[in-house]
Amino acid sequence: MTVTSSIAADVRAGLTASRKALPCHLLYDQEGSRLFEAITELPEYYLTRTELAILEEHAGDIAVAAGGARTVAELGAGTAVKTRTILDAVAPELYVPIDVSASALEVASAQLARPGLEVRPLVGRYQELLPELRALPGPRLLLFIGSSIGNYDPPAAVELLAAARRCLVAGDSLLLGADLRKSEDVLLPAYDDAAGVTARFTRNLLVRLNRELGARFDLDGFRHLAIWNPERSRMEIYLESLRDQEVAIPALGLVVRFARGERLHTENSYKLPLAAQLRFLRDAGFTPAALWRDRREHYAVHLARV
Ligand code: AVI
Repeated sequence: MTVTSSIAADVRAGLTASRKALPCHLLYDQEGSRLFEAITELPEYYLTRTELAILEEHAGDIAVAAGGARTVAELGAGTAVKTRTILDAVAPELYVPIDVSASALEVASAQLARPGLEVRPLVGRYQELLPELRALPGPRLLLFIGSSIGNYDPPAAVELLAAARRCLVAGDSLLLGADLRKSEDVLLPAYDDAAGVTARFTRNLLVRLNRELGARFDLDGFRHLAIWNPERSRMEIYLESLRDQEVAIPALGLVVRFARGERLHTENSYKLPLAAQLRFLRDAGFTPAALWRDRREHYAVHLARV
């Protein structure tokens, strides 16, 4: 199956549903990945710098808790600075970044390679590649940082953690970084920054559909909308149609109608309280063993054992 045809299936399903929604992985084409990197440096986006500060402060404790891991594997291609902090402290012989994006893996591998450390990237979907962990030298430390877990709905998040757990054995551990529930005053600007970078990131999805499917979205016809949903403890991101409009998508043979004010759901970002995060780990079969947070308790890094 080509990349375009897999996008086509997702887009057709998402835009013909009664509540229009697209899977958030579609946000990450080359430009989307670049814009996300820019988001991580925004003053309002506290997640990345808060997690990095926790990792830097506690890298030694993390290494001890990880029990002399010989392999560090990572879901997502690690950004050099965060992953290097862990690799320096743990000093494994093997680093295995896992990502769907071959180009992200190339960058991560080039940035993190050093004498004495073999870097062995795995390109593909997490669920398909996790079983390969079993063949890697143990003990293993699996990194799932950056609060990417927050972009999964709770059942899918627990299922992904459980799938990881099934591929690990006694002595292995998981390092999970996850954003915590907090005041709307902090959350809303983090997902709707003053410089408009997050809005560009969301709207880039339409640019991608125009380019890859010949869709005719008018970018000025939609606005980025970030809402806090307290019942579900998540930020919800939408593109909201600013008028009644019809959008042709020739590659799908579709014309999609949007009413004024109608929303296209592009992303959720869960901000769960600590107790819920711990429950997820336990439900997935892990034993939470250590926890580090920043002073403001905005963000949690968990070390969980098998
Ligand atoms: C990748 N992920 C953890 C980001 C988040 O915070 O949920 C994606 C993001 N979307 C808008 N800003 C950041």
